[in-house]
Amino acid sequence: MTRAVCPGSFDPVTNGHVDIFRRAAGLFDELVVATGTNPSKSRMFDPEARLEMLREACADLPNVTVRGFSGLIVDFCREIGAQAIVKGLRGGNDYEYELPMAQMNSHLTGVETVFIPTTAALGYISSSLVKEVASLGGDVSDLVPPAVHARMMERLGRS
Ligand code: COD
Repeated sequence: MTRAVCPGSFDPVTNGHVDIFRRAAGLFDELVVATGTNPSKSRMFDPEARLEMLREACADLPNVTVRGFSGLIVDFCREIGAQAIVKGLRGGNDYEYELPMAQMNSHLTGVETVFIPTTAALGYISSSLVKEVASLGGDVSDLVPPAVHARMMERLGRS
């Protein structure tokens, strides 16, 4: 039985993230999507709202579950018996950011990181840009799941 964790802030989850979940779910028996907090990023949604949006976005993926975590990702992996961490890579910047984390996590507990390259048409999508564009009145309806879009519009007072 292979179990992997796909961690992120997911503030909010985008179509780029969901594409990675779908493809990773095809590689492992079980995928746990885990939302944590990245202190270096500004937050739009609280952890409970992020969990709810992730559960809605993953509802059609039978071997995917959604959890919150705090502390080290390697400790969460050990707690749930996951052998691998899955990360999506959009380009060189992601690689530069993710490589030392993958090496550190391997050093700490031996957990391996599996990188999945973004689908080309989704590679420009980031939670940060989606939030910025939406907050300035731009249309992000085709960049996030419909339920996420509805929540963003509500949060921005445009529902
Ligand atoms: N296509 C493909 N992949 C994408 C896309 C896209 N369009 N958009 C984002 N991704 C990938 C990112 O590259 C990343 O791999 C993943 O999706 C999640 O992205 P974000 O932006 O939601 O999440 P981050 O990068 O803010 O999450 C950071 C974590 C919370 C995972 C990280 O800080 C962490 O592991 N924290 C726990 C503390 C810890 O263990 N620290 C020590 C690490 S060595």
